[in-house]
Amino acid sequence: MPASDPAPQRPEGRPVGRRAFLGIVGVGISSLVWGDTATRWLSGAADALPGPVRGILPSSGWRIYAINPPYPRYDPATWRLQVDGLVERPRSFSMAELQALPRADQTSDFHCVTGWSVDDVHWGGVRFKDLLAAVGPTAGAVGLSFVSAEEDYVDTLTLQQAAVPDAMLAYEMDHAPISRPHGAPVRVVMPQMYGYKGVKWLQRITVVDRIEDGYWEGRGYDRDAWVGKSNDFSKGL
Ligand SMILES: Nc1nc2c(c(=O)[nH]1)N[C@H]1C(S)=C(S)[C@@H](COP(=O)(O)O)O[C@H]1N2
Ligand SMILES: [Mo]
Repeated sequence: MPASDPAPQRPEGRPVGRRAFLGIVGVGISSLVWGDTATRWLSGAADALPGPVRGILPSSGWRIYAINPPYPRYDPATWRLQVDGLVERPRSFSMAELQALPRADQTSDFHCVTGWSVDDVHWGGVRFKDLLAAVGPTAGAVGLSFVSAEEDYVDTLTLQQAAVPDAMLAYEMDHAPISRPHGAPVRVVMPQMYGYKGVKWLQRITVVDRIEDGYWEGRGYDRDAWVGKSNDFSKGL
C-alpha cells in the first residue's frame, strides 16, 4: 500500500501499545471478566498479546460489537423492515410477514476479521432471493445496501453475493429470537465473509445500482470480505 494511504483501522479496536499490554498482564488473566466492556476492550487487545499469553484467552466465543452504544431498541408492535430502492413493489415487513416467507435454516461458522471465530452457529431466517421475490428488483439492480438502526453502520452485498447458498436474513440465532446484543430483531448473515458484512439491528434494505463502502470499508477493509482471501490485519498491523 502506498505510504500516502491512511493506515487501516482495525475493526472494533485500536492497536494496543506496550503500556496497555503491561496493563493487561498487571490485571492478571484470572481476574478478567468477560463482560461487555472488558470484552470490547480485550477484543482489540488480544491480538497484540504474544502467543503464550494469548493462548490462555478464549479462542472462540462471541464478542459483542457496536459502534455506537447503547444497542438500538425496537418495539415489536411497530417494528418494520423497510425494503426499497430499485424494486417494483417497495414495502415494509413486520416480523410476522418475514416469518411467513419461506423459512431457511443453516449451521455455519462465524469469523471476525480480527481473528476470533464461533463454530456451528445455527441461524433461522429468510434467503435473500425469497425476500427479493416479494418486492421485484428492477433492471439495473446490482446490489443490496443494508442499513442498521445503529447509526452509521451500513454494509452491502452484490446480488450475486447475496445469492450464495448460505447468505440470509436471520431472525433466529441458536434456536431463539436474535437477542438485543446480537442485533435484534434481524441481522445479515454471510458466513463466507468476515463478520463486519453482517449488519446487526437491520432496519432497511435498499436495492441499489452501485455498491458503496460500508462502515468498515471506509476504514480500510475490503468490500469483498471473503474469509481468508480479503485483507485481514489480524496478523498484526
Ligand atoms: N450495527 C452493527 N452491526 C455489526 C457491527 C457493529 O458494530 N454494528 N459489528 C460487525 C462485526 S465487525 C462483527 S465481527 C459482528 C459481531 O457480531 P456480534 O456482535 O453478534 O458478536 O457484527 C457485525 N455487525
Ligand atoms: Mo468483526
